[in-house]
Amino acid sequence: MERIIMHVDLDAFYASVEELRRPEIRGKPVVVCVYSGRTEDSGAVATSNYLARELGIRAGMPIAFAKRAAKGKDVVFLPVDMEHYREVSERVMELLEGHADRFQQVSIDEAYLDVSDRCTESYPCAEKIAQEIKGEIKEQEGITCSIGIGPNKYVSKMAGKRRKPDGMTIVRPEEVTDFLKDLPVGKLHGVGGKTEEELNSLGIKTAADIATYGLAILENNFGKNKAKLLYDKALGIDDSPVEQKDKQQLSRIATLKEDTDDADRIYKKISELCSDLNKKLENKITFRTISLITIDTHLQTQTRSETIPEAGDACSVLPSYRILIDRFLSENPGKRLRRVGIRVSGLSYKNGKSKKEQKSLFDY
Ligand code: TTP
Ligand code: CA
Repeated sequence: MERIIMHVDLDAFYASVEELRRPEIRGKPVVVCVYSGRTEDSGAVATSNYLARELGIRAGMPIAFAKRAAKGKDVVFLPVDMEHYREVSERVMELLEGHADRFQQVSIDEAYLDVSDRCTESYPCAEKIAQEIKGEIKEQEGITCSIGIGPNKYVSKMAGKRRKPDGMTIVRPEEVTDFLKDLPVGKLHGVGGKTEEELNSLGIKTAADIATYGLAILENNFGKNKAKLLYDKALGIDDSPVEQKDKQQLSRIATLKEDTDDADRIYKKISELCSDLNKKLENKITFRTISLITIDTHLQTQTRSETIPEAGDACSVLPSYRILIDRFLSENPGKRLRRVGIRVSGLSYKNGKSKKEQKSLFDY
């Protein structure tokens, strides 16, 4: 059976999330930075929204360069808030997983979904799922994503890159070679700058050139393994499976009824979150570290963690959460919280079975 694979990638992820929670910056160029703290402007750009990209500001650029490009313009610079992005990411990934037969998260904002079983060779079916996913992410999180659909992971990734932001590109098996042929070799996912130079020096500029050159001649220049890799990339061949992996951590976050610095109210919310998390743990997953996540009224996130003896019941560690809450409040007098969350990590899956295997055993 031919597979159908989907690649989902959130658009300008950190910047989109910041725009969403700070209405006052919408419509402006936004640059999200990792400040190293050495001097005021030392560090690098983590990402920029599409308006800032029009000014030439991109991920990886030193902040000082970005500031120069932004000079005289109303550009917003913000520090990264990883805890918050992780929270959004986890919710999106959960949503995506529900639409897949097999699911593989590959970064904070990217995942592959194998929909072969539920769509049995029907691209219209996959397209419908992709539209649903776009709608659900927009409705639930207020952000957009770009989706590529194809017969394997590599082609779906390449397809997703074709239209961004908020794009969708479908490449059916019979369209793969045409889709790839005119692309410069440097644009093929996984071909680095050095390989691009080597290929160019041989007169190989596009995917079609690689295919024409042929495997035998490529082997002379690149060795057997790399030649095959390049050849497959030019023709869109990729047999690698969508690999379901166990999660490393689980969390739950919620908004408090009103902003507060009252330990009892915070504790009450935390105990609700523990009960909710237990539904996910199902007595099948144990953890060794707990974390309290706090988001204050200025949207500043803090995390406090504690290593504990192995536990499987999120509510059994409530006394430890109480200590973390009291510690947070005494160290941050006057700070009121808007949202609170819990995270468990250092996870072990009972019987050493992966989550997917457990699911299928349970189904039997
Ligand atoms: P990307 O998916 O590469 O970029 P993006 O989501 O910001 O933009 P695009 O619309 O092109 O997909 O990366 C996801 C997040 O990872 C990004 O929002 C910030 C972070 N990141 C870094 O911190 N440093 C980097 O160098 C890159 C490339 C990304
Ligand atoms: Ca992205």
